[in-house]
Amino acid sequence: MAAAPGQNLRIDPERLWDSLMEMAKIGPGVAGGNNRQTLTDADAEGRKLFQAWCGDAGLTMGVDKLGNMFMTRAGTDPDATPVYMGSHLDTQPTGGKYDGVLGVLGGLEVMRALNDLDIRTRRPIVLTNWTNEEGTRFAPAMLASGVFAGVHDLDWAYGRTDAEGKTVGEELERIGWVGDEEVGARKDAIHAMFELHIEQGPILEAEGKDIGVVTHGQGLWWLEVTVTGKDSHTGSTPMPMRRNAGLGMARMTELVHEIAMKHQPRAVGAIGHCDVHPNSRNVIPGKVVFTIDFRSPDQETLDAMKAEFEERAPKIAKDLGLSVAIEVAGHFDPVTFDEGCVKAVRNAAEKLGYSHMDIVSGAGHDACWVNKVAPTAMIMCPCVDGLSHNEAEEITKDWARAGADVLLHAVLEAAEVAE
Ligand code: HGY
Ligand code: MN
Ligand code: MN
Repeated sequence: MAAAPGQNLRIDPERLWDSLMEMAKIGPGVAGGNNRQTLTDADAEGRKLFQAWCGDAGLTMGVDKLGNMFMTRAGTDPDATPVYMGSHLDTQPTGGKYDGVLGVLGGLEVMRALNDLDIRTRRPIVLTNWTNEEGTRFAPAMLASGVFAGVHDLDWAYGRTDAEGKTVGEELERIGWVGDEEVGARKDAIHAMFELHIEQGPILEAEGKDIGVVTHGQGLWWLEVTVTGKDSHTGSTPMPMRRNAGLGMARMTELVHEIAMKHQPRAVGAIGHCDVHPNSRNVIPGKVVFTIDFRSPDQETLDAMKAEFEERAPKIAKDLGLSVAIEVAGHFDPVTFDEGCVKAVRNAAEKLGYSHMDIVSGAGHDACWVNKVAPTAMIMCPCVDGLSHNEAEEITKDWARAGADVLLHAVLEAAEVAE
C-alpha cells in the first residue's frame, strides 16, 4: 500500500539515541543516571554541547535573561509566527537520562531530519531549553517558563535561593548564561508549542501504547511547612517535657498520606524534601522544614487537600506543644491543553501507525505554563516500569523514535511545508 503523503518522513533514531547517550555523559549520577542540576557547571557544559549541536544544524540562538535558550530554524516566511518545541536539560540530583532531555534532543533530531530531507517550512521553528524546570535546587519547578508566561516576576525568580543560600541570579551570572532578551518577549508570537516528554508513570507501558496524546495535566500545590519545638537532650529530657518537631513532622506525614488516600484515584500526596535541625543524633529536633507535594487533575480535589492539611496540621502541632507555619512554595492549576494541538499530535500518531491513547500528565512540565500564553500540547512516550526521578529511568530506542517521529509530524502540520 502506498505511503500516505509524508508517512515515510521519519527521524533518524540512531542519531537521536547517540545524542541522548552523549548528553548523558555530562553531569553523570552515581548509578547510571544524571545529576545535572540547574545552573551548576554540569548544566553549563550541557548547554554548551546543545548550543554546538544546534550550530551544526544551522540554527540561530537567542537567550533571555533567565538563560532560556531559543534555537531557530528559519521559515520561508520570516513574518510568520513560529512553531515552538522544547523541554529542559536540567535534571534531578538522582535523575534519569531522558526526563526533559528527550524533549530537547528529540526537537533537535526533528531539525536535523528536516535538514536531511531538505524540507522548508513556511513558519520558522524554534527549539527551546527552559531553565530550571525541575525546581529541585531552586523552588518552584518550571521557574523560568513560569516567568516567561507572566506567572512569576523576574526579580523574584532571580532571588530564589538553594540550600547553600546561592541565588538564581548569582548562579546564572556565574555560569555565563544571562542572555539579552527580555523573558517573555516572545510569548505573544507563538503559533503553537509541542513538548515531547517521557510519561514518568506506568500507564502507556501497561497499556502497550507507543504514544500518549496528552489532553490534560495535573495541578499541584507545594506547601513548605516549618514545625518548631525545642532542641533538647535525647537522653536526659523526660518524654512529657519534650517538644519534638520531628514527631510533629512524622504525624503530618501520615496526615498528608491520609488526605491523598481519601481522594483516590485522582489525587497524590507525599513529602520529598525535609531538613531536620540541628540534625544531631542526640538532640531532639527543635525545628523541621519540609515540603508537601499535593497533585490532582481536579481543581476541587487539589484545593480540598490543601485546605484539609491547613486545617488539621495546627491541631497536631498544638497537641505536641509545637508551632507550625505553612507557606506556598509552588502552585499551578490543572491544565487543559489546546484541542487543535492535541489533534495534530493524534493525527501524527495515526498517520505514522503508532499505537496511542489519550492521557493526563501526572508530572508538571514547562508546557503547562506555555499553555497559558499559546496553543500547546504534549507528546508522551512510555518509560520502563513507569519509573522516573530515579537514576534507573529507562526508555527503549523505539519509544524515543516514535515520540520524535510524532513530534516531527505535529510540528510539520503546524509549521506548514513550503511549496
Ligand atoms: O515536579 C514535576 O512534576 C516536574 O518533574 N518538575
Ligand atoms: Mn521533566
Ligand atoms: Mn522531572
